[in-house]
Amino acid sequence: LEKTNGEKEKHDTKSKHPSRPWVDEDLKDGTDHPLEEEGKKNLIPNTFISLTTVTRSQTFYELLNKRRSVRFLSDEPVPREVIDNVIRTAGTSPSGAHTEPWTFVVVQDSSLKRKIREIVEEEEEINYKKRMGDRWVNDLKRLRTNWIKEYLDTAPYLILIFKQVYGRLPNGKKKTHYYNEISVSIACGILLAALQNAGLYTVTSTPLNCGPQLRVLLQRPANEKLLLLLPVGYPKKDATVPALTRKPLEDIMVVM
Ligand code: IYR
Repeated sequence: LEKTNGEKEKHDTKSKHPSRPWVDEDLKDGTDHPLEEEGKKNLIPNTFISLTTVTRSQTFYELLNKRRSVRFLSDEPVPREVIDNVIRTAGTSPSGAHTEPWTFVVVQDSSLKRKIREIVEEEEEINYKKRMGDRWVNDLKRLRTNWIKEYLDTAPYLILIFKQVYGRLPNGKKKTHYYNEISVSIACGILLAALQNAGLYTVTSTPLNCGPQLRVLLQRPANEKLLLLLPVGYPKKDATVPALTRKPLEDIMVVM
């Protein structure tokens, strides 16, 4: 990397800078820096897609505005290829230092889905009755949710998204995954958009207190933490959704 005046940027990782506000205090791990020359070789020209910007933005908004969280999913099969494509799409997400700190576990096996349902329902019952508290349970009333999660059995696929809180370098040392939670959350947003584009439905479920049990069940390593569980499929014929509206643009955007 070069400074605009042509002077080479110094990469002195050892010296302590008095103030580096862009570095989180929790990012103490050493990382591998590519050599300067190697870094330059990695810069390739981008091929930007030409867009008919206004119409495409409008069409995309209209498509995503039809997205709803659906809790009643049918067992109608979904081609695996679609799942591969939506996860490929999620994998295009930006990530801190391009560390790609995500693992998407796709469960199609019925007995595994049943075990996941058992774990989630057991914990969710405690969540609703004890952990969440009256105010939280009350705030959810209009969504008509409870701890019974039928979709965990009926959906043809469950996608469990894990954030890798760190990675491994070839020498076995820990590799810092900068902003891993934000990176994986962005990837999840892209995944939701890809599912909507493919005509599939899901509900963003965050089963409280189930992470470690599900991680062990799915044989994922300890550096992976469950962030989101998405059942994926088509809605049941009689599926209903809560009557919700979205905030208008004036309420969510401030232009200065
Ligand atoms: N995880 C529980 C509770 C729940 C929490 C929120 I915040 C929601 O928007 C919906 C449900 C469940 O899945 O039922």
